[in-house]
Amino acid sequence: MHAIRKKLILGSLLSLSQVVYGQTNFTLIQPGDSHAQIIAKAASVTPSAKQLRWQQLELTAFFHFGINTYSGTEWGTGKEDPKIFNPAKLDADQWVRVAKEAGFKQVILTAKHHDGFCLWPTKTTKQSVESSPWKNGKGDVVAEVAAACKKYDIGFGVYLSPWDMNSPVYGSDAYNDLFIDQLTELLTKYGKVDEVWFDGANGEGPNGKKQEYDFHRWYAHIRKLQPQAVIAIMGPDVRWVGTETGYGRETEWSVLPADNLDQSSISGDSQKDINVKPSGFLKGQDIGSREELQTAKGLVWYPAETDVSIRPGWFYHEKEDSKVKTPEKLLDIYYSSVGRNGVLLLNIPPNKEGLIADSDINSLKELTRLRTETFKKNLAKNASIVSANGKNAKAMLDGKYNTSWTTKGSDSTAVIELHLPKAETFDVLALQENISIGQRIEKFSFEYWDGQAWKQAATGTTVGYKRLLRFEPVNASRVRLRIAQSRLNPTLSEFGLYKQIK
Ligand code: FUL
Repeated sequence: MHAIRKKLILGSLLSLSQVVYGQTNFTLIQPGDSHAQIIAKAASVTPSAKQLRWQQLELTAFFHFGINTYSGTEWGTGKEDPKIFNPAKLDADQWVRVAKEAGFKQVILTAKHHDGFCLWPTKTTKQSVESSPWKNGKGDVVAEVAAACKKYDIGFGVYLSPWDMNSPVYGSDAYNDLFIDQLTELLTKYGKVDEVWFDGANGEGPNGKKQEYDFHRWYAHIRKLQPQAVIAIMGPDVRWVGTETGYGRETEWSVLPADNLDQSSISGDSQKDINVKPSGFLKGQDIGSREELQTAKGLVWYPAETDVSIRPGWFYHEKEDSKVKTPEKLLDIYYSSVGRNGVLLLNIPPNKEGLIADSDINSLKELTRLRTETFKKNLAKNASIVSANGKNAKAMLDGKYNTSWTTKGSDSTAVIELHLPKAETFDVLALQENISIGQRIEKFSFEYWDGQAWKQAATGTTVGYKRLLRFEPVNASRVRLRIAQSRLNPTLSEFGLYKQIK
């Protein structure tokens, strides 16, 4: 019998406390499942190995680069002359070094944007670097970025726009074949690829050609060629957070209702991969609450990626040199993306010369100083945990994500009290749930003892992989975290207190 079906049938035969639905990144809701059963199932959905790896990157960088860099546009037309592409000083090593030094763990290159111009020499079209004067048509930007990623030991991803304004076969079945060929080239010629990014943007006009994208075929192809790669946005592994501002939701669930999951959407090989883009949720503020889950047909681990550009546009334009986001703005974005259970995908677009501009580098350097200095020292590190009503409390201070605290029995609430060796001043609380067990915490508050009474410093809802909360500086030696609501037993991998530096 199909292993998953067996597991589900087994699951429905077990009593709620025994049910082990976890270790898959999806589950189906059975007709007749009670509210408690649905919540228990939601609490037991876990990321796939590639989703967990991806989440732990925290910081990833986008390089938007292409014909738009030269035409001065954000969206091209597909009619550009490839001869305008000439990054005389192109240095992909510099791009990746800048990203690496700013703490980024992976980069994604726009191998082809909506205009159809390809940054690698391809058999599928002449609209590519091969027809440009750059290196006399012998250059390959994809190869140079992939090599730099290898050198600096960071992840490499490709953005390949489904919407293609240049391709003469766009709007016919032949385009799906051409797209497969483009994927094959990108996924076989450049070593390991860690993320494939399918943009949802599509400007097909009323008189333009309409294309039915054969996503299922494309997903299967990627799974075969690069099984470790996550497929993002118009893909099954990673979700667009829903805005390009850099700000995720205060309540950000990675487990969402999905109405289109059934046996046929689950990959036969590993039983771990969903091979459809989950659907059934909206872009609104509340997409994963208990109420939202009640009517779901299935539940899926579908975490948020928060993409934003360091500049007003996605591509480099000289006139925006003075509009590069400040380090303080970027730091606020960090707290509101990584600090809200997301992965930040920050776009740093190279200029016409093929270099990241000084203005962007300077902003990133100062961001890095602010971020790393603030998080250098966990002021709670040597605290004694005086109560935690649970198991393995020390794990939350050991700096290791893989070890975690949880409650005893079936307790879904807890009060964790810590005493620091001496009074400290802090204004950031950092929490991390052990998401390899599931995302569970729904409501918490953080308090300190002011000598006479407990005072509240911050409150929150979801934690997820990482939650960062800032508040007015507090000076105290006794603090406590109250977990007021959780789906099954809450876990904490890490607990940290920090003081922001200026
Ligand atoms: C959007 C695109 O239309 C923009 O040009 C950019 O690539 C951004 C990341 O996604 O949908």
